Amino acid sequence: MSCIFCGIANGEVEAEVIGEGDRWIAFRDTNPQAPTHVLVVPREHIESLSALEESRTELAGELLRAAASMARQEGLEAGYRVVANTWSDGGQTVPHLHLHLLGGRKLRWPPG
Ligand code: DGP
Repeated sequence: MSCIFCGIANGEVEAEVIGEGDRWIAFRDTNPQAPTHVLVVPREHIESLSALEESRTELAGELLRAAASMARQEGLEAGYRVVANTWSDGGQTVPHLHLHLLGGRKLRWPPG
C-alpha cells in the first residue's frame, strides 16, 4: 500500500516540515486554505479519525497538543481552527488521519 503521508513521515516524499515528534510530523499543506495551513499527522498509518482505536487515546491527545504547539510556533495568538475531515462527506481525500491547523485570517462558520 502506498500512502503519501506515510511517505512524508518516513522521509521518502518531500514536504515543508515545521515540527515533529516521535509519533507525529507537521508539515505545510500544498493547497493552503488560509495563510497558515499545516497538517499534523501520526507516523503510524491510521485511516481516519473513525479508525482511531481506544489503544491510541494517548496518541490522539499528543496530536492535539502538537497542533496547539504548532499554532504557538506559527504565531497564531489571535486564534485558529483544528479540523479532522473524515470520510467522503467530511471531505477527506487522503486516507491517513491528519489534523488541519488553519489560521492567520478570520475563519468563517459554518464551513462549507
Ligand atoms: P483532506 O482533504 O482533509 O484529506 O486533506 C488532505 C490535504 O492534504 C489537502 O488539503 C491537500 C494536502 N496534500 C495532499 N497531498 C499532499 C502532499 O503530497 N504534500 C502535502 N504537503 N500536502 C498534501
